[in-house]
Amino acid sequence: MSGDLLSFEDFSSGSSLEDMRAELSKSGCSSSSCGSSARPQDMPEEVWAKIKDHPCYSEEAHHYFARMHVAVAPACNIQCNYCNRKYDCANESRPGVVSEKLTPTQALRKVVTVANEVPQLSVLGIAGPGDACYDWKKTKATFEAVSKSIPDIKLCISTNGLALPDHVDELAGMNVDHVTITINMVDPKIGTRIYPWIFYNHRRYTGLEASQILHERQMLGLEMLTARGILTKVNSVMIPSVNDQHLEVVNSEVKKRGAFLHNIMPLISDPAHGTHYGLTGQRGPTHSELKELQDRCSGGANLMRHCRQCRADAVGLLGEDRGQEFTLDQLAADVSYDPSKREAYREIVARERGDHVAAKTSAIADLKATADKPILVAIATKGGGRINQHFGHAREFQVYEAGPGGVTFIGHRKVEDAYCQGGFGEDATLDSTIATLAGIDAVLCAKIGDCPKKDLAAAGITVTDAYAFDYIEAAISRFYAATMAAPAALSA
Ligand code: CLF
Ligand code: SF4
Repeated sequence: MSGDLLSFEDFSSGSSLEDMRAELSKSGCSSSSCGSSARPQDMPEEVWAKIKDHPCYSEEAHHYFARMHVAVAPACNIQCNYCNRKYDCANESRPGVVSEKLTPTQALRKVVTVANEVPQLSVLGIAGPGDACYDWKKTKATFEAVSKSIPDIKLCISTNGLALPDHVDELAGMNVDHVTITINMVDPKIGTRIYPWIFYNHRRYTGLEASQILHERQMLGLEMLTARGILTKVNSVMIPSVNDQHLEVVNSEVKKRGAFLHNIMPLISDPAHGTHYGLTGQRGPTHSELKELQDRCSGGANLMRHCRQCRADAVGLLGEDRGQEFTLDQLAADVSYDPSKREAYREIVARERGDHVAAKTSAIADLKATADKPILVAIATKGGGRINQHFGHAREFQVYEAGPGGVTFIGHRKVEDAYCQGGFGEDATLDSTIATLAGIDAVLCAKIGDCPKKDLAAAGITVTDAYAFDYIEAAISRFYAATMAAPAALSA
C-alpha cells in the first residue's frame, strides 16, 4: 500500500508546484475504483457539489481539505454564559483564545497569501471573533473582496442567529452555501440559564423575553436558509444539567426545519477564561457523556463528530492550526493570487479519493460481517485518510469505533503536547497522553518506540505501527480481524 502513497505532508510544507506534479505522475493507482465518485448514493448531486470539499460539512472531506477563518467581525449582540468578550466567539471557537483582528482589506491579503501557500484550502469562514451577521458590513466586504479574487473558494459563516434573518437574502446573493447557527435550546426557559441578555432593535432585553426573541429569530433564520437551499449546520454547546437532556429535542426540531448537520460540542469551561460558567464552576461534559448524547440523537439530524472547536483565525486542516504562520506582520504588502498549487492538489485528491472510498466501503463490509463487539481505536494521522503520523508527533488522535456496525468516526482526543520533543520522549507528556486515551483499546500509528509502547500496554492500550500508511478504515478492519480473532496478537 505504501508504494501508492501520496505524500500529503509534502503539500503542507511548502513544496513547489513541480514537486507536486512529479508526485502526481509517480503515484500509480492500483485500484480499479480510481477516479470513481466518492458521492454517497443517496445524496443528490447538487448537495454533494456543495459539501464534497468542505472539511466541516463532510467528514470524509476533512481528511483532504482545509478551512481558514478571518477575524473581521468583533462586535456581538448577545451575551452567552460561556463567553468572555476578551476572547473570540465561543460558539464556533475554542474558548480562551484571542485572534488578531483584521480589516476586510487585511483579510483579503491574508486569504490570498494562504491560498498561494496551502493547497488544501477550500473554505473561507467568518466565525467572529464576535457575530458575523451583527458585524455585517465587515463580513460582507470581506466576502465580496475574496470571492472576486478567488472565485472558487467556498464562503462560510457562523452566527448566533439573532441578526441572521436580516441578511439571508444577501447571503444567498453572494453564493454563500454554508451557514452555521448556534442553537442551544428551543425552550426559552432553558435559554434564561444560558443567555443573560440580548441587544435587539436598539434595546437590551433580559430574562425570558431575551431568550424568546433569540429562539424565534434562530428558527426563522433556519427556515429562511432552508427555503433558499443554503446548507445549515446547527452548533449546540452541551452544558451538563442545563441543556444536556434537552438537546435531543433541539436535534429533532432543527431537523424538522431542514438543518443539514447538527454539531454537538462540549462546553469548555475554565475559571481562567473569566466566563460566567467558568467562574461559577459549571463543568463541561466528559467524553463518554458527549458520546452517549450523540448516540441518543442518531436517527435525527445528521451529526457532525469531527469538529475541532477551532479559533476565529484558524488556518489548515481541522486537526492542525497554522494560523501563527500567517499573522499580519508576516504577510507581504502586495500579493496576487496564483491558483496553480490548489489546482494541482485537487487533481491529486480526485485520484486518491475514489480509491479511499472503495477501500473504506469494503473494509466496513468485512467488519460488519465478522465483528461481534465494539472496540475504540485511536489513529495518528496528518491527513489524507491514512495512518501516517508517528505516535510521538501526534497532537491529537482521531477516534473510531470498530465493531458490528462497521467503522465509524466518533471524535478526536487532543493531547496537551506531542510526546516526542526534539527527538526525545517526555515521560510527563506520555502520562498525560495515556490519561487522554482512557477508554481506548488500541492506537494505530506510523511509528512508535519500544518504551512508550510498553507504558501504553501497561495501561491496557495496544499500540502498533504495523499498518503504517494504510487507509484508516482498512487498517482498523484488518487490525480487528487479526486481534479479535487471535487475542494473543494484541500484545505483539
Ligand atoms: Fe469555519 Fe465553521 Fe465554516 Fe467550518 S469551522 S465557519 S463550518 S469553515 Fe468546523 Fe471549526 Fe468546528 Fe466550526 S471544525 S469550529 S464546525
Ligand atoms: Fe460570545 Fe459568540 Fe456568544 Fe457573542 S455569540 S457572546 S461572541 S459566544
